[in-house]
This record gives sequence, structure tokens and C-alpha cells, in this order.
Amino acid sequence: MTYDFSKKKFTFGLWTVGNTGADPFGGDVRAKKSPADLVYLLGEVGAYGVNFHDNDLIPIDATPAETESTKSAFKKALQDTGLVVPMATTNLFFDPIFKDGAFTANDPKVRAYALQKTMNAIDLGVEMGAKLYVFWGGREGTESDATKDPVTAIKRNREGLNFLCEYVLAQGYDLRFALEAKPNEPRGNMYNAVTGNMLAFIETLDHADMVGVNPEVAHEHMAGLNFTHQVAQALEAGKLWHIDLNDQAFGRYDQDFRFGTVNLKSAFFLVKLLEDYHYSHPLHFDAHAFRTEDYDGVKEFARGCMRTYMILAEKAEQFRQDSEIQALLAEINAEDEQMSAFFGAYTSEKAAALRAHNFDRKAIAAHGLQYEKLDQLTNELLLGVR
Ligand code: GLT
Ligand code: MN
Ligand code: MN
Repeated sequence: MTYDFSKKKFTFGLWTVGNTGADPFGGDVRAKKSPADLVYLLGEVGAYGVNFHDNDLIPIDATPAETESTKSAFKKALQDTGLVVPMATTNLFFDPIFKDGAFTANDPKVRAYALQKTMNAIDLGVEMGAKLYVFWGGREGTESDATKDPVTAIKRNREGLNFLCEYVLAQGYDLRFALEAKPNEPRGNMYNAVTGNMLAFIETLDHADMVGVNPEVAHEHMAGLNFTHQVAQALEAGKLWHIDLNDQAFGRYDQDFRFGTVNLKSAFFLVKLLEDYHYSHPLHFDAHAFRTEDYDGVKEFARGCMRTYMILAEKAEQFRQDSEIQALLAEINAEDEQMSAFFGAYTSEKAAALRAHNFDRKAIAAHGLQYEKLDQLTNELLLGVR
């Protein structure tokens, strides 16, 4: 089957298809490609957009001449392919200066440099058309809590984000922020470890309305959580402005596998949630090809991410159309008029009526819910036999 990828805003980071396969135990297995060449590769596979860290595009030590030629080659590639840049971000984790974090580092010079680097990176992102700016606190954490007061770290993080929101407003940029959580790796323990932490933290910011979240499948799985539930909370709060799709076996290191590689069923429930609620922001695949692959394998990887999403979206539609499944759902969710009188806004009359009502606890509990049947129907639908 062929799928029309242009129906979705599928995006990839320069660091994803540009990943050269190095890991802590071995070096590069693929030759490094230029940012422009990666845009052409993404054009070839049918992606909608490309995202980058400042230093994916412009190396940290680039001369002004190198900067200009890289930017113009990149802009030309965007024009030639029709790809857009919906999101940009700052690399605040690779350079040795960030060994103790960026906004939360103990050294004030590092914290100030992190702000300066991010202001410059925001300018670069906006120049390329980005409307969303991601903050992944790669090294915002500790190995030992002897080294940093966690309350101070939260305050430093807040101060940094407040400053940068003001910067965006002062420049008149049309740009919003999205915070991305991860529980550990590369630091032993990272602050704001999961999306729920981020949602709570956002509400303490001066410009909370400018800040949403960018949850990543692998990161919540590393924490042992149900990703779909994390995403649902962000969605319900109106804060799901970006998403990092990939896959990850529970309990492992940060694997960043192709979307759907490991947990197909949870990928299905995630896609179903996004489709049911008409999520319309970019679907970013923050993943990379297996280390065994050459660039043909990288293209297979990229197409595979998008195909799996489209296939699961089709399955979600099939779930909505399946009369047996829908009949079960209708039964499970049936309202009870007598009970409806007790719900909604509190009144003392309602409370009195509720207190007076006699519940047949045993009869209610004795009723089977048919969830076994519903889940098996879901499995059979996913396995292609319905
Ligand atoms: C890095 C990390 C990702 C983040 C990227 C944005 S960089 O690859 O593992 O999850 O989204 O900074
Ligand atoms: Mn990510
Ligand atoms: Mn990751």
C-alpha cells in the first residue's frame, strides 16, 4: 500500500536522519551529511518539515563566512523541496561548558552563556521560519544531590524561561515554547523528569500562555509510564503543541527507535488519541535508524515512521467504524438518568439526595464489563483479521 504523507505534518530533526550511528561503544558508521543534503533526503521521502538545534545547522565554532554559506545552502534546499521549519531548539548539552547543565548550572557564567546562546538560536530559528521553540534540558540535573539544591535549580530554570519569554515578546516574534521532559540520560537524574512535572512547572511561569509541552514516547517509557496518558493530560490542558514520536523498550537506555518498533499496541492508542482529538501540530519523529544501516536504511527508517503512523491512523478509523466495538463502547459508557441528577455543580439539595440514595453495592459490582472482549477485538483489528 502507498500512503499520502502530505496529509500530515510529518517532521524530522536534522539530528535524526543525520545521526551517524555513534554510540558510547563505537564511532560513526555513516558519513556525515550537510544540513542541505539532509533536507533533500527528507524531500525525497516525502516529509513536511525539518527541525534543528542551532549547532545542527551552524557548528558552534563556525566562522561568519561558513555561517552564511551554510544558511544559504539550507534555505535553497528548503525552497527546492518545499520543506518548512516548524520547530527549532538549542543545543545546551553537547559542548563541555554544559557539563553541569545550562539554566540550572551552578556556575553563573554558564547560566548567562546559556541565555546568550539561546537568544542567538531563537533568532536563527525564527529566521528559518520556526513557530515553536523546544527546550529539552539535556543536562539539567545531577549525578549527586550533594552538588545542587533542587529548589534552587527549579528557580533558576524558571528565571531562565521567564527571561527568554520576555526576549521573544520584546523582539515581536511569533513564537511559542514547548518543554520536553526526560527522566535521566545523559545526567543521572534530570529535573522536571516527566511531562506531568512540566505541566505543573509551566503554570508557575510569568508567561504560562506562551509555554506548552513536547512529550516524547521514549522518555516517558524510560520512566515506566503510559505515554498516552501523559499526552492526554497535556492535550486536555491545551498544552500539546508538539510531539516527539519514536519507540523504546521499557527499562532500557534511550533507544530512539523508529516509531512502532517495539510497542505497536501502545503506538495505536497514542495515534488513536491524536486522531480522535484532531491534533494538528507537527508530528515529529525524534528517532534514528539502527546503527546497522546505510543511507538507504535511513530512508527506510524515515518512511517506516510515517507509514506506521498512517497505518495506525487507518486502524483508529476502523475502530471508530467497527459496529461491534462501538456497540460495546456505547454499553460501557451508557448514562443512567437517575445518577445524572447527582452530578455536576454541587448543591446542598443534591448532596442530601445523594446521601439518601440506597446503592445496591453487590449487584453493581457483580456486573461484568466485557473488557476482555473489547480488548481482544482491538487486538484482532490490529492483527488485520477484522
Ligand atoms: C536529543 C534528545 C531529544 C530532544 C532533542 C531536542 S535532542 O536528541 O534525545 O529527545 O528532543 O533537544
Ligand atoms: Mn525528543
Ligand atoms: Mn530521546
